[in-house]
Order: sequence, then structure tokens, then C-alpha cells
Amino acid sequence: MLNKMNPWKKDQNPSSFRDRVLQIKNHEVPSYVAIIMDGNGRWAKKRALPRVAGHHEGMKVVRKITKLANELGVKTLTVYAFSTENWKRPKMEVDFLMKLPEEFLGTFLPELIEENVRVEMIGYMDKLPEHTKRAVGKAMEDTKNNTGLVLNFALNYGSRAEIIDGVKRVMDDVKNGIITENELNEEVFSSYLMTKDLNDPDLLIRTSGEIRLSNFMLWQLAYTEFWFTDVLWPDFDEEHFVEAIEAFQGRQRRFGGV
Ligand code: V07
Repeated sequence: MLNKMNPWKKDQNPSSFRDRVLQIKNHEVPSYVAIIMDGNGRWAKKRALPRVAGHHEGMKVVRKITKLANELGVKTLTVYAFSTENWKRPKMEVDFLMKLPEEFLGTFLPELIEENVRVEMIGYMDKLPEHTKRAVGKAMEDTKNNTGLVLNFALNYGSRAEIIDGVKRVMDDVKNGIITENELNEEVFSSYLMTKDLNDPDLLIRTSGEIRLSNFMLWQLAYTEFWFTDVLWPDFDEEHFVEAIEAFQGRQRRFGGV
């Protein structure tokens, strides 16, 4: 326990973390990891700081984990940054959150480009403030030819709304003779979702001790391995991520078979 609180731990004992990274790379690395980054407000409250201080700290963790995921050979990382329900929060908090994409990209986009990361997003982009759309749109444009990790931000995303919109578009296409009812199957329906260009996540991580999905990728997570931790997102570090991947590698996936 004492060790966990010692910020010099990694430098005193550089081999153990690096060894675990090498071990991981010798086994099957989840190609797609999704994260529900919860606990930012609680992290701030514990320190008598405003909630937004937790969000800001959490933003830096996204950068840190992206770098490690890319290094481990993860191909896609989706992070739940803002849900369709989050608009109910106080206006000042929402305004702050909507500036985080710009701050994140203003600070980290050059490094992401350097690391060959491609920035993508899922969610209802049209409802975002103009300044947020501009920043995210530019990052997507600037990284569209990158071939490394896909860093996918779920921003103003909600899974039930996504599914209903998908159903409506299927009905439209049936009405217009583009597909027939018999042609609709799971694979075809997946192509009507915002995640049509992505596979399904292999591993879902949720921080801060809440054991629920909160309207995140309900369809896509059908066969995903779940890993929950009590660690608050701003405290989540490289060792926690390695721990989650190690847990994944210790599991036997069956996809409903035997
Ligand atoms: C947000 C920080 C992480 C913890 C969870 C909530 C707060 C990064 C972004 C972001 C989004 C799009 C993009 C680049 C960066 C972000 C929001 C909140 C709304 F293209 N972190 N982060 N967006 N938090």
C-alpha cells in the first residue's frame, strides 16, 4: 500500500512494469478496448476542488493511456467522454466540458500525429457547440491518413438513441427497397450504427466502482469482457491499464459457444 503512494516507485523499480509490458506483448492483446472514465467529480470532491478540476485531470489520463495502448498494440480505443444525458449537469460544468476537446487537442494533437494516432468520434456531433465541432473536425481531418491506433471519442453519445435511429434508417431502407426484411441480420444492423466502421470491443474498462453500462454501446458490448475497478479515473495510471489487460489475457472467451 505504501508503495502505491510513492510517486518514485516506477523509477526505483523500472523492470517490473516494463517486464509486464513485454509479457503482455507476448500474448493476445485486445485489439479494441473501450473505457467508461468515471469518478472525476468524486476525485475532485475528495480534494475539496471543483468538479471541473477532476475533469481536467481526467483529460490528461486519456493522453497517458492512449500512448500506452498504442505501444501495447491495441488498435482501437473508445473513450466515453460525454453522454447524451450529461447535458442535465450545471451549465458551467457543461461549458467547461465542451472546451476540453479543444484543450486536449491544442495540447496533445502534435504528439498524437507523431505517434500515428487517428482521431475519430461517435455521437451526435450536430448538437455540439460550434467551437467543439471545429476542433474535433480538424483533428479528424489532420489524422485521417494515420494508420496507428484509432482514438475514438464518444461525445454526446447514447446507445439507446443510436439503436432507435438505426432502426428508423433500416425501416426507411426497407420502404425504399434498398434492403428487404429478410436481409436484415446482426451484421447488417451493425452497419446502421454509429460504430459501423469499428469492430466490437474486446475489453470494457469502467473506473470508480460503478458496475453498470450507463447507456454505453449496448449492442456492441454483447460479447465483450468487462473489467471494473474502484480506482477513480484521474488516479488511473499505466499500471492499472496493464492490470486490466493482464486480467483480459487470463480469461477464456467463448462468444456463447463451449
Ligand atoms: C473529457 C476528460 C476525461 C474524463 C471524462 C470526462 C471529462 C478528452 C476529450 C476529448 C474529446 C474529443 C476530442 C478530443 C478530446 C474530452 C470531454 C470530456 C467532453 F476530439 N477528455 N474529455 N471531452 N473529459
